Formats: sequence, structure tokens, C-alpha cells
Amino acid sequence: MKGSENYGADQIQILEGLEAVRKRPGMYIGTTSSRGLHHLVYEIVDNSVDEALAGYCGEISVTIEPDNSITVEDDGRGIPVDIQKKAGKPALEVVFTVLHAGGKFGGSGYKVSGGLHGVGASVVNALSGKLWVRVYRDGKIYQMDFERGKTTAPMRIVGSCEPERHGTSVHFQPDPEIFEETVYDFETLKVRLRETAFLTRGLRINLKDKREGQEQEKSFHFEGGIKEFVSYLNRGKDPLYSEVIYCEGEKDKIFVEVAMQHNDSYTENIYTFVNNINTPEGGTHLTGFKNALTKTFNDYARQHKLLKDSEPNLSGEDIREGLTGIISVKIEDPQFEGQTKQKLGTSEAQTAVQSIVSEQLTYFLEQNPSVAKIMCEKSILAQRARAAARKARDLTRRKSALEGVGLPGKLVDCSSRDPASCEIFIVEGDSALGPAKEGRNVETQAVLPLRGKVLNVQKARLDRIYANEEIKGMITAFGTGINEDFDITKLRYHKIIIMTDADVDGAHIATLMLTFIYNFMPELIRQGHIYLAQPPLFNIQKNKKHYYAYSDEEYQNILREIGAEGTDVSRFKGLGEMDTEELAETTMDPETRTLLRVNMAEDDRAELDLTFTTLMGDQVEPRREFIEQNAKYVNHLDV
Ligand code: TSJ
Repeated sequence: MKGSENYGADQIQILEGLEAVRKRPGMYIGTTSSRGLHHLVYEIVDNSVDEALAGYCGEISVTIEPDNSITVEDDGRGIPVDIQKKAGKPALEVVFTVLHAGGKFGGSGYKVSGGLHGVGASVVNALSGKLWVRVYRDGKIYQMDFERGKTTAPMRIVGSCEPERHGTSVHFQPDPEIFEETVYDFETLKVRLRETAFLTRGLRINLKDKREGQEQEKSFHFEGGIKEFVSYLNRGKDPLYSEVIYCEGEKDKIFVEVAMQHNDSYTENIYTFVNNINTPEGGTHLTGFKNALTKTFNDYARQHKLLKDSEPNLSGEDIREGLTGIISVKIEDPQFEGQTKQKLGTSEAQTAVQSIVSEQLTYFLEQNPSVAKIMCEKSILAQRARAAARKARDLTRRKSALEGVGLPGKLVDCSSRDPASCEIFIVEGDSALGPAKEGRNVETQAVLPLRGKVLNVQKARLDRIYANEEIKGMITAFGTGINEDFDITKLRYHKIIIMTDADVDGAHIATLMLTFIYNFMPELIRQGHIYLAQPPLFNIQKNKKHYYAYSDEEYQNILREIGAEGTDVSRFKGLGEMDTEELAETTMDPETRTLLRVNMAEDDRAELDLTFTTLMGDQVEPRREFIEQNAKYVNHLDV
């Protein structure tokens, strides 16, 4: 009697649970956009990764099926199918029908995944149309089926398999009633799954696209783990020494792994992870690492007289200049803080990382004096450049305090003082300046011409950047300042539009400017203030009418539509070839133009960085390949 009552109550609760997920999906997966759609895959895969971390799973396969549904399969132990005492039903059923149930049953209990929205299989179930799960265990195949979170077929045995076979397979179709976007992007999954493979040494992850016309496969497997991750991030750059420094250890039940290597650039590139989840805002693990690096390094440099007694300590920034690093910690119950709950707060993580890195880095430096010397020399150069830059900056600050913030002489400003309605076009070269000046809306559109080569900031230290006229012009025109002086409330134009020729040189110059903004005012990209103008490639004339095509494909389409007979086609080689009216209509007028907004998906930081490095770097071959493909570059742009 009592039992059946309880069972009924249980059922209702469970239904309410998953109904809540469907009512407010954003609460559980953050968003129902394309990002949320991809998140479903990570939620499922993270369960298999846990199985790998527990030591029972060596391979995970993710398949995009022809209808954009997903299958995830692993060779782990298989989700337990025996009756769970507390719930009175198979563990498998609990995993898919009870909120927050993932992994909390039975066994070893070392549960580390879960992610920032760590909610697992039941949420994916609630947000899927059809979903089925198969477990291979003890020579049997178990299956259970659902639709929109509701059971359509109970757990049953559907067949037999070889007794040695074991694993779990989940198939789901994201519900189009929930998601704004239901088409999976191979590249997005690829980037994240590759990252997961780097972070889980030895694990093989396969990704297969079975959709018609885009069939492809990738497989990731890194015996070197995060050491290989660092080499990967430094590909296309020139490392200062061949070794990737690696530390690993466990303290207070926190497992710590760190890998790092300097390259000859001036930017710091450190990625931090907690339980395989990216923590873009850092936190205690990052602090622990920085403390250890700064202290260990200064101690070593003093002891070995690489730094004279009369010289000041090297700062953390000096030591991290050009450093690529990965910090990965695994904690049972991580605490997150900050506005977006993406910053690790667990204080024990700081102590753990700090003591493990201090001890092992000290040992490494003692064992590798030649590497230690290279690192030290690089840091001392950085220290000197920083001192020079500080002088230059103080000079400009004093100047602007005395004279007021003088706008650059070349700026053709607009008359409105309302930043929200103002735009600034950064125009390359002189030829386009005239038409741009004349074709603009005088009230809301400003024009800043850039002459000569834009400084490649990835290859210059701060002191040279402060001395560059073109860059100074951009900084003063934008109004925000850079780095620690950056203040978004002072932004003078809410749209900053980079306008360059639609060719490879133009793309190169645009990339130089993006690199500068990315390195010194990334918030402008994050908040969506940076745009690329889209000048047309073709001018098609027929019967006194103009048609503009922005791509080869569009050009073909227009010809097909209006007929190729009697058309006059010219190809715009540069902005300067357009007259005022053409430039205004095709590229500047908000009513008729197209703009690309530059975005920065946090999980794509590694790729974005490569985009810049490839175009800016010294290695000629990758750049040529890159320009030939040119695909990555556009990947980070949104209309
Ligand atoms: F949860 C899920 F449905 F999302 C899911 C879980 C999806 C996929 C593709 C795989 C898995 C999964 C779960 N793979 N492996 C496991 N392992 C367990 O659930 C498991 C097996 C045995 C024991 C034990 O203590 O014997 C414990 C666990 C957690």
C-alpha cells in the first residue's frame, strides 16, 4: 500500500522535473541557440569522459547522423542496469529521468565532470524529440526509449552481444520545438572534442559526419595530453626552446596538471580548465600558477646570478611574456564565483597548483640550465621594454591631462555626440578616403584614414606600440584607452567598421587591425562593437540597372536571374575604384549595406589566435595555405 503510494508520488515529481526543463531550457543549458544545441552533445560526451577518467573507457565516437540527430557511443562499463534500491528502478532509467542524477549512483564515486551547467542526460532527454539509449553488458543489449523526456518503451533486453563487449550508446534528436537552430556544425564539435581529447590523455575521440554531401571524419588521440595541447597552440609560432615543461601531482584530493612553453611573441596565452571545462575568467588555479612561476623564477635567477642584486625582481608579466600554457585541475566539488560563475573559487586549488608547480619547476630549471637561461634573458628584455613603455605612456597621459584629449588630425569626425548612433569607418589607403568622406552621413559617420603599414602588434613590444602614429590615432579616436586604462563607457562610436579592399591584402590589413583590437581592447569584440565592411566584388550592369555581387556565388546567381546576354560586368579591385555613390550604396549606407560583426566565441580562442598568428607570423608556408583556404577567418564572423 505504502509502496505504491510512494511510487505514484515519485512519478509525479519526476514528470515535474523534466517538464520544468522544457519550460525553461535556458536555466539548464544556458541558451536554446546553436550554442545550446551543441551543448547537448557535450553533456552526453562528458559522461563518457568521466568513464575514461575512471579508467574504464578508451574510445568515444560521436556521429552526426544524416538527419542532424546525434549518436554518442563509448566502450566503458555500460550504465548500470540493475535496480537502484532508493528509486526502485534501474539505474539507467534514473539517469535519464531524474534531474541532476547523472553519475551519482553506485561505484567508484570519483565524479568530476558536470560542466558549468552540469545537468547531464536527463536534461538532454527532456530537450530531445526521440531519444534511445543502449547498454552493452554481460552479453546482453539493453535498451530504453523516450520522447520529449517521457518513456515510450521501458528498459528491456533487445538482443545479445559478445560477452566481452561493453559500453553505452545514446542517440538523440534535439527537439525543434525547443531549439532555434537544429543544424549541427562539424567545426564547432571538432574544436571542443579535440580540446577534450587533449585534456584526457590517451582517450580516443572520433567525430563522424554522415550528412549527405558533407561526409567527413576526424579522430583525436593524444598520448602526450596537455603537453601536446601546448605544442598545438604553439604551432605556427617559433618556440624559444624545444621542451614543453610539464608538472603533475595531487594535493588535498585535487589533481593538477600544467604544461607550458615560451614562443618568441609578446603575448601571454594561458588556458585554464576545471574538470575539463574551460574557465575563461581564471580563478584560484590560475593565481596559484602565477604565484609559483613568479617566485620560482626570481629565486632561480637570483641564485644563479642571472639577475644582479642591484636589479629589481622580474614581474609576473615579464616572465609570462610569450608564454603558452595549460592549467588543468580536477576537483570533486568545484566552487565557482563571479558574475557568470566561470571563475574557480576553491581556495585549496590555489595551494595545490602553487606547491606542485613550485616544486617541479624548481627541479626543471636546475636540470635544464640552458632553457632557464633563455627564459631569463627573455624576461629581462621584457622588463626593460615594459619600463620604456611605461615612460612613453606616462608621457602621453601627462600630455593629454595638460592639453585635453586631442583627437587625431586625420579624423573626419561626425557631428553627433551620441555614441550609440555613431559609427567610425577605418579606411585603408588614400584612394578610398575621398569617396568615403563624401559618401558618409555627416551626422553619424566618421572616417579615420590609415596610411602606411599598420604595425603588427604580435611582433612588437608595448614601447613600439605606444610610439606608432596609426595605432595612437585609433586609440584616441575610439576614446576608450587600452589595457588597464580601458574604459568602455568612454567609447565614442558603438560601431567600429574596418573597411578594406575585398582582396587578400585587404584581409591582411583587416587582420592586423583585428589583432591589435583583440590584444589591447578585446572587450570591444566581446561586446560586439567591431565590424567588417563588405564591399562588393562585381558590378553588373544591364539596361542601365546596377547589380552588385558580394561573392562569386552571388554573381552566378544574378547572371542566371537576369541572363548573361547584354550584361556589362566589371570586377572591383579596390574600394578606390568605386565612386562616391557606389561606395555609399554598397558599403556604407545602413539601409543597403551588409556588415559582418566580428565575434569571439570563448571556446574558439585557440583557433582565433591561430588565425592571427598565421597571417602575422614569420612562417611563410602556413600563411600561403591559409590565404588559399581563407576559411577560418570567415568562421569567426557573423552577419
Ligand atoms: F549518461 C549518459 F546517458 F549521458 C551517458 C552515460 C551517455 C553515454 C554515451 C555514456 C554514458 C556512460 C556511463 N558511459 N559509461 C558510463 N558508466 C557508468 O555509468 C558506470 C558504470 C559502472 C559503474 C560501476 O560502479 O560499476 C559506475 C558507473 C558510473
